[in-house]
Amino acid sequence: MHDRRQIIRAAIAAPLACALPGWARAATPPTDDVAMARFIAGLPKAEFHVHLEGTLEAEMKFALAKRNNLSLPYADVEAMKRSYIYHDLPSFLKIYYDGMQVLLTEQDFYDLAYGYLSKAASQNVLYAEMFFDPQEHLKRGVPIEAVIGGITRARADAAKTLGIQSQLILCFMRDLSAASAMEALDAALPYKDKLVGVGLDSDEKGNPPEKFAEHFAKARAAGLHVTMHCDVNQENTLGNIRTALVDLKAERIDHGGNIVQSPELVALAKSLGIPFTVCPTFSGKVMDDGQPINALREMLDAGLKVSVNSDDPAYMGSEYITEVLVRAQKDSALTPAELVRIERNAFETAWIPAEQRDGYLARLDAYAQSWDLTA
Ligand code: ES4
Ligand code: ZN
Repeated sequence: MHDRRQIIRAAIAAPLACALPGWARAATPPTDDVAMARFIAGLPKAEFHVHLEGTLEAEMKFALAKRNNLSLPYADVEAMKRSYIYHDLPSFLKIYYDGMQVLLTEQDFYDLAYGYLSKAASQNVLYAEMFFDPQEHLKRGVPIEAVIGGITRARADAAKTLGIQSQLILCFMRDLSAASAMEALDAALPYKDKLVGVGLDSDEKGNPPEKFAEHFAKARAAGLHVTMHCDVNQENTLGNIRTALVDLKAERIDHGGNIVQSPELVALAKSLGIPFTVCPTFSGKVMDDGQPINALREMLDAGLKVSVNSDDPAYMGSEYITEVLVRAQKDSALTPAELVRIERNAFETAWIPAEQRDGYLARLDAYAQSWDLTA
């Protein structure tokens, strides 16, 4: 007899449902785990909250270390993966920044980005906006042209070969100095046509959004979009969400789950039409009076525009967007209609031209209808 998890894994890996002829397609919405996994695998998706350096799988880390004549303090891939133990944002970030030290050349950044894009395309991600952390690379003496150049070349090849479209968001590392972030912005601005926006990541403690007001203003003046992390359960977490929305005029919030603790901020975000990129693997639980609450469920129920994203999959059990959605469906009791709504939110809030958006929404509608769901 087959193990149930094995059947679900097989359903995820099976040919995409939308590629099947009409007669072979499911005509009714998914009702069991296997059909649900197949439905999620075939769902046309967009992803906006994925750190490229967080997609650096242990296998690739070893390959790049070898190519760059670097030694790693682990005997093998398994030992490296066993070291990925963290309990909060700072302990996670330490592992994440250590890991990216092997990225040195244009080809390294190409391989990293192409690796993510091919994985995403295989999971029916049609469009991705990807974060990168240039300051950490500039610190090691890697020129910005190698970082942006390698990623841009991978984006073009992936679009041509795999059909996946993507754009790039430069993140300021909020725990480094404001001057360091400005240097990175100034270094990147000559390549602004390769970027769609700027973001803010790394350790939020003691590094509120207003530390970067000038940077965001400058980026906006250069025509870039603006998003920022408001990680869950941070010091002054609601104050930081308010500052991001009101003072820094963020167009999007990455995570931001604690907003459900403030009806006033929920109303503000809804009136501004702000999208939230939720990553259930990392920021799924908001602590409310010492009790965990399910951020995704509460945000959906509050009527916020949420998308679901994988964040740093290489450090989170190598679960990419399909696996993240399969888990989220169970943890948050998502209905098929809610899953479609999540992807509709994503395509509706992507930083893309109207024509491209309409094409994605038409594909999503057709997929929903093929499962007998009204889109
Ligand atoms: C991050 Cl989850 C998260 N939060 C803040 N900064 C980050 N960098 C990479 N992943
Ligand atoms: Zn993140």
